[in-house]
Amino acid sequence: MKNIFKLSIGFLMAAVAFTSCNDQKSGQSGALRSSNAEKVYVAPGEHDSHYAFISGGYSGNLTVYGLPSGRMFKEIPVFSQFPTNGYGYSEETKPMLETSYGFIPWDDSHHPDISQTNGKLDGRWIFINGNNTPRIARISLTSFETEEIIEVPNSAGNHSSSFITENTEYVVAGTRFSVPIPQRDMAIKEYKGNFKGALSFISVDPEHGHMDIKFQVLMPGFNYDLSHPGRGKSHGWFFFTTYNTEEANTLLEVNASQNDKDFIAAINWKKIEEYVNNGGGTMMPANYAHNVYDEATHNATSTMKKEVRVVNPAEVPGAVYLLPTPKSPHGCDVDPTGEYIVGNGKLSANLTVHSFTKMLDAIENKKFDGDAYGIPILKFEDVLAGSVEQPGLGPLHTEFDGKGNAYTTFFISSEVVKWKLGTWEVIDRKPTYYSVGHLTIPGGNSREPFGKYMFAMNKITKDRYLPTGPEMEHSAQLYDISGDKMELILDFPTHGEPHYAAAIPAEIIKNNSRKIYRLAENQHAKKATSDADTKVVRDGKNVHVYMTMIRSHFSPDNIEGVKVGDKVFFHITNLEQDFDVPHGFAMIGANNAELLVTPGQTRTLTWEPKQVGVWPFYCTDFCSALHQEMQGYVRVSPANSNIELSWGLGEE
Ligand code: K7E
Ligand code: CUA
Repeated sequence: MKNIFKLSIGFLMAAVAFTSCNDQKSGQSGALRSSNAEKVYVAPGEHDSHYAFISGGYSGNLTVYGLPSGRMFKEIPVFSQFPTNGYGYSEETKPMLETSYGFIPWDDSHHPDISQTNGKLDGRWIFINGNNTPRIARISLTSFETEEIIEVPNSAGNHSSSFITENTEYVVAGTRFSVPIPQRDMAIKEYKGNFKGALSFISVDPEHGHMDIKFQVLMPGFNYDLSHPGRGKSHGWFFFTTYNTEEANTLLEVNASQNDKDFIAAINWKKIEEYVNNGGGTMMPANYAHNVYDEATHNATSTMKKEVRVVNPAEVPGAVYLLPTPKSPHGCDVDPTGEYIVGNGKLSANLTVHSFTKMLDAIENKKFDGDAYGIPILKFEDVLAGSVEQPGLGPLHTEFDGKGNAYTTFFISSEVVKWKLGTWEVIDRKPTYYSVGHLTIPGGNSREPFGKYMFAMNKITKDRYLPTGPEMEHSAQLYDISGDKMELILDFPTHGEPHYAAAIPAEIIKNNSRKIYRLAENQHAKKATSDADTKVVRDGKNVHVYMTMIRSHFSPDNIEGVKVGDKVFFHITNLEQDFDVPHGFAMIGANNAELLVTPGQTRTLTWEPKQVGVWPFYCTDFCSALHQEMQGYVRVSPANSNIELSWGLGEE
């Protein structure tokens, strides 16, 4: 144990040494050939060739960028309230953030993944995980809005998520922390043998994308760090890296670094699916939220689900195996052919690559090396395809270019290393500035990557941009990988902490992008689709305002008869039917947010007037030459006043 401790200290020293070495080099590293500028230059008015969807990390959201320009186009709110457009504040969107723990206004999102058909990106949806309060979200790549969030019970630190099988049959979520299942009051030191790790297979309806937890596999109490689906020949399997196979519950940096090898867990989900379809597994009481946004009613609903199907690996012999993998592997990456499974052992000198064919062969010939809680362990030598010798320090993640090459990030030595599948030789290495986490190649998690660009997402920015106080936005770096050598062509800032990103050629989605919501199709119960529909209705202390907005007025714009102690609901429909003409709504003293209402949409803001007076509201989005004229007043009278409700527009 002492030795291990020394070892990790040694590692830390190496980390420090490498970082400072990079610091010194950074002055020269900025020198790029000027022809590189052309590679990232997207002339004014022209479009980027790729979209990149970059996880917002601790912002809980997802950002949309263009490649190669590195321009940020949008932030899509997912797990976090977003005052910019009222997501999570408006009555219509608040249910999206309901959970079994109540309303949770934030999360930590890590891994976006785009839906696939036949192993190719189809650009219909993008999924992303909420890591802290375990959830998976589905975002439409037509509307760029979050359409669905499902909570994942029996899970904690939903990190080996959210990855898609090659026909989007499942979006898969694995727990990082093992926990008592079901949750109960017990001594933490009884962890070993008692805590379990749930791997959740969430089915995706092929037409509408609706998610449902099909089953959870209850695995031993390891930490499940990352995962990727098999594809092509290995379609039907799913692979998860594990660490802390020691099942330690304290000082993990030492106690979870004891074993020479941890595991990659290989799950034959087709086999378990068949078992479940025949009634296998056990329905277990649970409590988790399923939140769905309906584009027709412009409303989200939240439903609590009360049970989940769990499967013990022992019930389905031949469905789960463990592949020994050195040492505390982080990324678990499968190449485009589905043959190679890369285990990025954080503390390992070499990079380990397993062979799917050899794995099947070892299973068939029952070449086992004992078991863990009844799950057969395969022999390391029998499944090993090869290893990349001493490629760098601290490997985290690997992506593929579809031309037989792999690209691995090394956190400690702060570089991306390109190596060849099959021969395992290192072809190229390029420094990153600094301390790289994930990297992305468009189509990276698919059978057909688009191997032109690769970008690295770095944890430390330091001197790369003008300083902005103690905290800097993280930096991404774009490389041209079309030649033999990687070429750094651009630095660009990201938002929050981008763990992973998914990227896709723009032509797959840009022509499907929604431009407006049709007013004629608006089924919101409190919509007003013309001036004739506008009204103000009192229901006890609740006052409902059915309002419209169009360039350049609100209707009604003057309201009287509201009293202190009332709760005012502004139900506002944007009557515009033109692309990119939202209007905003801001009410003085509103203690939630403003609204940004897109054309044809209805949104509701709640306002509780506390003081007598005449209080203005206005449009927050400069929408026309007469935007500044887009305003109105609410008269608020004392609680005991008998002023009748009245409203109007254009009345002197
Ligand atoms: Cu490596 Cu959450 Cu995928 Cu960050 S994780 S780097
Ligand atoms: Cu509407 Cu400004």
